[in-house]
Amino acid sequence: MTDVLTLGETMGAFRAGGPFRLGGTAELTIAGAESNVAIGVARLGHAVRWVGVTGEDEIGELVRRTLFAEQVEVGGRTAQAGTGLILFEPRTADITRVLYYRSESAGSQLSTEDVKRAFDVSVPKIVHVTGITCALSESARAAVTEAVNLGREAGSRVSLDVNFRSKLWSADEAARAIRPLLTRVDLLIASDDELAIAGDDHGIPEVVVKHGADGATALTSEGEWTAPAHRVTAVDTTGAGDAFVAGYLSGLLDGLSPAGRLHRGTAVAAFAVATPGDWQGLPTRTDLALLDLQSGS
Ligand code: CKP
Ligand code: MG
Repeated sequence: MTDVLTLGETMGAFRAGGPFRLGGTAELTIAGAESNVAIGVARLGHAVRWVGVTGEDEIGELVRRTLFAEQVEVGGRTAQAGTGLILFEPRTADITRVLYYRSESAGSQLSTEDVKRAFDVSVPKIVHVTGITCALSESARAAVTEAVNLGREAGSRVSLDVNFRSKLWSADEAARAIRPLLTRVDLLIASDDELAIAGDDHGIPEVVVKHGADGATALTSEGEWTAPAHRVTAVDTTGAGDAFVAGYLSGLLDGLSPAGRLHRGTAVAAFAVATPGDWQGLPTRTDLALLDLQSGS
């Protein structure tokens, strides 16, 4: 049984205390938008499968081992190319400079076959994809299309986060790749500045717009809801979007109302921004209850 299937590239991540040009120490961990979502959903007790390609190297082992430890089922395969790397250079709580070393990486070799194998294992309730994977390579983009199509045929709910990355492609390229998928998407997630990439009039049943520190809005056929962000001291906002998605998808799986889904999304995001790192601070159910106690809801 799989609640959420997601696919993408997860990299080795170095996080420095300041500018990399000064040298010094950096912490080694992993990062990737889709695996952030996978970890978040798994910590809330759902069954998650992540599909990706890693290199036959130590960083690839780190990726697979970390996801395994987080109780994410790891699909995909290894390939004879290096596992991608990402360098995080924190400048302020809100600004983290990102440097990628991911071109021609193992992760960019993701293919339709990897996705087909995942569906052979089990049909997920939700398929979650992001624009980042579409930007990696032709074969990775085809893999995303395959996931959307197979999910649609199998009756899974298909979720797409625009996740625009200007270091990977232009807004025009992103729009050309993402818009054709949107007629088969049940849930579109975008930040305010990504809405133009998605365009409109796709007839998507559920659209969620993230407003950063101002919370998020859900638009469904039943109406429109907005939830404020929880007030916490932000130390690192990278991964906040993915954390929100993890909470929102968890709410969907639990049959929560749109307002309840938004509430869970903003609560999970609050934990993410209060802790350094993309995924380390993601909450369990017990942690979530603490936040509700504190806010009195
Ligand atoms: O939109 P978010 O800040 O939640 O995403 C952060 C992730 O996948 C981060 O883990 C990084 O590896 C990336 O987005 C990326 O490829 O930029
Ligand atoms: Mg994002």
